[in-house]
Amino acid sequence: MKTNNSRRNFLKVGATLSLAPLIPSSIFAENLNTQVVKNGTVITAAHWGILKATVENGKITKSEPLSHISNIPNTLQNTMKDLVENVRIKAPMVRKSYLQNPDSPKPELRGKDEWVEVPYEEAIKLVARELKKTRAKKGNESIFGGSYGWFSPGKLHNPRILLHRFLNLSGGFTGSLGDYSTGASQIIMPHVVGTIEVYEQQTTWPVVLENSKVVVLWGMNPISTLRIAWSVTEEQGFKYFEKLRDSGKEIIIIDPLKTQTTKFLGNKAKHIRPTPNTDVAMMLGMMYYLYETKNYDKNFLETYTVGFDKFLPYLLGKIDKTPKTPAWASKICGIGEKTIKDLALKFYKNRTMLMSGWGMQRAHHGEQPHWALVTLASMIGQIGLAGGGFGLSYHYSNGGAPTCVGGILGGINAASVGVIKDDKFLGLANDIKENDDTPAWLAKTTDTAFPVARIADAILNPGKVLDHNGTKITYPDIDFIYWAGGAPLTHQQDTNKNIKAWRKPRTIVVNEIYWTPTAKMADIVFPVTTEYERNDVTMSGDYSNMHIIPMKQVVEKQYLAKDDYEIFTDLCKAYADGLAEAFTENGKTEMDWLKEFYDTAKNQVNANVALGIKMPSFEEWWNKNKPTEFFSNIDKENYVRYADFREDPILNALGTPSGLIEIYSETIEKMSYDDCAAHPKWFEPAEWLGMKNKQANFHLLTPHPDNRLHSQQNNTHIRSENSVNDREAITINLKDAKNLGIKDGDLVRVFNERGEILAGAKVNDDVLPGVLKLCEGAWYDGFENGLCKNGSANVLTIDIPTSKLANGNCSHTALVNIEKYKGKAPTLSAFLPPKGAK
Ligand SMILES: Nc1nc2c(c(=O)[nH]1)N[C@H]1C(S)=C(S)[C@@H](COP(=O)(O)OP(=O)(O)OC[C@H]3O[C@@H](n4cnc5c(=O)[nH]c(N)nc54)[C@H](O)[C@@H]3O)O[C@H]1N2
Ligand SMILES: Nc1nc2c(c(=O)[nH]1)N[C@H]1C(S)=C(S)[C@@H](COP(=O)(O)OP(=O)(O)OC[C@H]3O[C@@H](n4cnc5c(=O)[nH]c(N)nc54)[C@H](O)[C@@H]3O)O[C@H]1N2
Ligand SMILES: [Mo]
Repeated sequence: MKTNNSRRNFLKVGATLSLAPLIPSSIFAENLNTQVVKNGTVITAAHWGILKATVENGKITKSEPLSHISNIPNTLQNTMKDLVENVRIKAPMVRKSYLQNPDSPKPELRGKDEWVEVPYEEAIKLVARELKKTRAKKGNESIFGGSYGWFSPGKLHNPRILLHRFLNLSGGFTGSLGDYSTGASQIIMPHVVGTIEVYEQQTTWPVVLENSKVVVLWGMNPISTLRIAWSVTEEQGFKYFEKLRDSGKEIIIIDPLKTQTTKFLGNKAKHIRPTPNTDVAMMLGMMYYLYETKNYDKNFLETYTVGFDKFLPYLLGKIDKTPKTPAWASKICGIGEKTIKDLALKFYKNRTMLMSGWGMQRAHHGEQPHWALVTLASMIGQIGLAGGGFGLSYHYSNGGAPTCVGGILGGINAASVGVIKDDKFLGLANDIKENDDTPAWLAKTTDTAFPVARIADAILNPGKVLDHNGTKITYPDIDFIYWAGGAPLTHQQDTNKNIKAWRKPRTIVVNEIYWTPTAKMADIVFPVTTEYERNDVTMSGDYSNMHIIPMKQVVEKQYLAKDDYEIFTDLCKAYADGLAEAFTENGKTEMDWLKEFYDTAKNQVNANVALGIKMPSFEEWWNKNKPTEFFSNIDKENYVRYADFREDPILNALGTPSGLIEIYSETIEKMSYDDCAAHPKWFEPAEWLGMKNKQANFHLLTPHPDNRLHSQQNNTHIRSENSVNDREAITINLKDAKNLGIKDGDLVRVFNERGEILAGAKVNDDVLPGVLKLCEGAWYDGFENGLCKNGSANVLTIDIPTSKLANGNCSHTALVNIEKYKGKAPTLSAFLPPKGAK
C-alpha cells in the first residue's frame, strides 16, 4: 500500500540511488509550457483537494475546488491567497548571537534573540561549514534530521525526503522512528494482526453500504479529518459518509466530544460519550458480557486467533480479583451498564463494522484500545466477512474508497549514505567496500534513530537508554538539528520541556515558508516557496490512487523564497565536490524530474493493454493542465479486508509469529514490560478524571482542528472559524462555565504544572462536564514570559511515552485547570515576524 510506504519508510537509508553515468539531462521534445500565468486560472493541488486558482495581474484572487463530489464544505480550499501572502519569511536570516560566534552561539536566547538578514550564498556557506564542523567533532549521529511533519503533496518538492537525501549523501544522520498519528497502533498492530493496519486499505465502502447493519464510529471525526489526505483528497470519503447517513443503517458514535461528525449525522446516529481515555474498560465490559452470556464466536476464536484462553483469566478477574464486568466498566467509563450490554449484543447479533479513528491511541497506554477492539471484533467473529470486523482508516485519506487501476507516479528518494573525503564526494558507502569506516557510519546513524515523540527527551538526555518494542536504543548526543517541513514547536507535547530541549544544541537550521514558532526557535532560516510557487506532480487518494495531477506553478516565487530542492542542491555544492551531481543525478531540473515521475506511471498504464487507456506524452499532459482520472474494477470494489485469511488461515497466514490474530502475544510477554502486558489490559492513564489525588480538575482533549491542517492555515482568514476573542477556542460545558463564572466569549487562562495559555471560551454541551476541548495546532506565542497568548494546546499536554512498547505520544491525556482571565489582554504576537525581521 502506498500510504503505508510513504508514511513509514521515513529513514530510507537502504534505498539506493542509481548514480547514472554522466548523461546530459533530457531535452523536451515538444514545447513545454512552464510560463506562469499572469491572468487566468491554474489547476494545482493541496492536501485539501484538487484546486483551481484564479490569478489576476500575477496575484491569486481566489481558490476553489476543481469540482465537488459531496455537499460537505471545506473552507481549507479557500486559503491559497493567504497562504502565499501572510507571515512569510522574506529573506535568509541568521540569529544575531549565532552570526557573531557560531562556536558559542548563546542557544539559551533562541526565540528571544534578534535576527539579521544575510545574503543567500553566505547562509549556504555558513550551514555547510557548521554542519561539517559538527560532523567532524561529534559524528554523523549528532546531526538530527528526523524532521517529522507535513508539507505539500508533490512528488519532487518533498522537503523531508530532500533533506534526508542531502544528509544521507553527505555522510548520514540520526532520524526518527514512527509518527505522531499512530505512534501506538503501528507498533502494537504488527504483534496482533501482522501488519501496521492503520495505513492499509479497508473493506470498501460499497461493501459496507451493502452489507453492514450497524456501523460504529469509535473515536473518530471523519467529517473533519477527511478534509485532507496525506496525498490529495479526492473527497470520496465525504461522499460515502453522506451515503451512510442516508442509508437507514444503525450508526453509533462513541466519542466524548460532540464533533462535526456528530452534528453532520444528527438524529441518524446515537452518540455514546465515555469518559476520556477509558474505552478499554468499556470494551472489556462488553467482552465479559458476551462471554458470560455465551454470545460470542467460539469457532472464530479457535480457528483464527491464539491466546484467548490466556486472556480469559484476566477478563474474568481470576488473577487480579477484578472481573471486568459491565458494572466494573461502567464505573470507569461512565456509560451505563445496560448500554454496555446492549451495544455488545447488538454488535454480535448484527453485521457490524467497528470503525475507529486514532485519537484514543494517542493517549497513555495507547497500545491498548485497538488491541482490545480487535479482540472484541474477534469474539464477535465477523472479521473477514463482508461489512463486518474492524477498520482503522475510514477517517483518514479516504480509506475504503475502492482502489483504482492505473499508474503510480515515481518520486524523489532519500538516497543512501555517501562517503566524503577531503571535501570530495567519493560515492555511496554501499558501493565503496574498501572504506573501512563505512559500515560503522551506517550502523551508527541507523541505530540511533529513536521514536519520533521522544525528541525532547532525547535532546535533553544523550546516552540514556530507551526500551522500545523489545529493543534498547541509546540516545545520541544531538548538537545540530535540521528541519524542513514540520512544526515541532507546535506538534510536540509539553512545549516548555521542548523549548528547554531546543535551547541545547549548538545549531538549528529550519527551512520554512512562514515565521512559525519553529522558525523563530532556529539559528538559521531559509525562506521557502509555497507549493503554489513551483511545479510538481502528485496523486489523489492514498488508497484509491484515483488521479494523477499536475501541480502547475500559480504565481512567481515570493520575496527571496527558494524551493527546498534548490536550497539542498546549493548546500551540496558548498559541502563537497561532486555532491550536487549525486543529489541532482547530474543536473536534473525540476521539469526533468517531473517528466521522469510521470513516465513511470505512463509506462505502467500504456503497457497494461487490458486497461484500455493511453496516457499522452508528459509534454502534452503538462500543457493541458488537467488531472488524469483512473477507475476501479469489480474486484477492487468488492475488496473485503481479511477475507483471504478467513478463507484459508494457513495459506493466507497473517504476519504474526503464529500466523493468527494474537490476543496473547508471546513476543510481548518476553519483553516483560510493566506498562504493556501480553494481552489487552486496562491501565489507568497517568492523568484522567477517575484518578485519586488529581492535580487538576478537567480532562483536556486536543483533537485535530476542523479548520486547519495542524498549524497550517492558522495564519489565514479561516483562523476566525476557531478563534474566540482572537485566541484559540476552548470548549467548556455549560455547567462548569456557570460554576466558574465563565461566559461564552470570555478570555480564559488554562493551566497545569507544565504551563499556561490564554484561550477564548466557547460555552456549550459539545463537551461533557469535566472535559475541555482545545484543538492542536495554534501557533505557540509565549516566548516573552511563558504564557502562550494564542492558546497552543501542547503547552498543557504531557510528554511521556504511551508505554515501553511503542513510545507513542499521549496528546489526549492531560488534566488542566481553567479560570476566567482577569488581567488586560496581552497583544498577540504569534503572527508577527521576530525582532530584526521584516
Ligand atoms: N496535542 C496534540 N498534538 C498533536 C496531535 C494531537 O492530536 N494533539 N497530533 C499529532 C499529529 S497526528 C501530527 S501528524 C502532528 C502534525 O505536526 P506537523 O506535521 O509538524 O504540523 P503542520 O502544522 O502540518 O506543519 C507543517 C509545516 O511545514 C511547513 N511546510 C509546508 N510546506 C513546506 C515545504 O514545501 N517546505 C518546507 N520547508 N516547509 C513546508 C508549513 O509551513 C508548516 O509549518 O502533530 C501532532 N501533535
Ligand atoms: N481537518 C483536519 N483533518 C485532519 C488533520 C487536521 O489537522 N485537520 N490531521 C490529519 C492527521 S495528521 C491525522 S493523524 C488524522 C487524525 O485523526 P484522528 O486521530 O482520528 O483525529 P483526532 O481528532 O485526534 O481524534 C478523533 C476523535 O477521537 C476522539 N477521542 C479522543 N480521545 C478519546 C477517547 O478517549 N475515547 C474516544 N472514544 N474517543 C476519543 C476525539 O474526540 C476525536 O473526535 O487526521 C487527519 N485529518
Ligand atoms: Mo498525524
